[in-house]
Amino acid sequence: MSEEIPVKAVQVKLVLLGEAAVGKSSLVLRFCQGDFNENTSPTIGAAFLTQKCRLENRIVKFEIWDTAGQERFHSLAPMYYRNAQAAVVVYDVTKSASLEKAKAWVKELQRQANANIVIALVGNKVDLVSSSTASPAEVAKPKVAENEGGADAEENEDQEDDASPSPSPSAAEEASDDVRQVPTAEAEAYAKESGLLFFEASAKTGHNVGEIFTEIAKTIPFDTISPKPTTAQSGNRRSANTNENNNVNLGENQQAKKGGCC
Ligand SMILES: Nc1nc2c(ncn2[C@@H]2O[C@H](COP(=O)(O)OP(=O)(O)OP(=O)(O)O)[C@@H](O)[C@H]2O)c(=O)[nH]1
Ligand SMILES: [Mg+2]
Repeated sequence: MSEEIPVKAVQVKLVLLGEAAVGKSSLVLRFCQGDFNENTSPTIGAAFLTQKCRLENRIVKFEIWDTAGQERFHSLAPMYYRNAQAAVVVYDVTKSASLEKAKAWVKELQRQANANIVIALVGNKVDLVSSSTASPAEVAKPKVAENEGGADAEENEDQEDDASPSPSPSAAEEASDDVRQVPTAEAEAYAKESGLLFFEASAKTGHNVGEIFTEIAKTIPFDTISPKPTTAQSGNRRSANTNENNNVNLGENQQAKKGGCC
């Protein structure tokens, strides 16, 4: 019975931006399908897909534009971030240059995108660094609001599996320091001074991926977006292609296995 009760649904246009190969498509794949692929192809142009996210009193339908990070596609970006209510700007924690690129995207968004756009800065591939030690929560803590768990619980288990053979925290930390090029504190401080949400995440393990979208959904000023009635059971998901190639093959009409917000 409760499944038929109409609930408010809002569509949110969200764009992913960031240097090539930082894991934008992988984060989307994790969020929408709970899956990860070691051998992804670079995105050409952009890919479009949707995923729903349930909050306490509404359903948020994310319309996600996963853009190509290669420089030759840069000029297309305004088409995708125009009128976007949210942006996820991704860098790779093992590549400091990718944070610089992320900062450039943030600047561009702040100059040219919606004034109210909610921007999340995401340091991806944290599985390659100290998240494989005993304290993943320390590493991947979101900057804003409390973490309500949900989609993340299983992924933490994955990480603990990874961590089990670790000889000692100090040895693991030493190894991870070699790989990490962007200290959490540095990126977090930048995010704070720029008014961004901040997360470290892993598309590979799923760590913090659901939280990114949940926090964005909670932060968007919905008063400015008109709600559309729907039913709570409308969980089917469809992906659609842009005019460009859709390099992220997320499988049309497939149900999300896990991940996502709902
Ligand atoms: N270890 C690890 N590898 C990752 C992670 N996310 C993505 N990768 C790998 O990084 C590579 C690039 O991932 P993509 O998702 O295609 O990167 P992208 O940002 O979409 O790249 P473009 O489409 O070219 O802009 C692939 O080999 C992925 O398997 C992660 O969280 N951890
Ligand atoms: Mg991609």
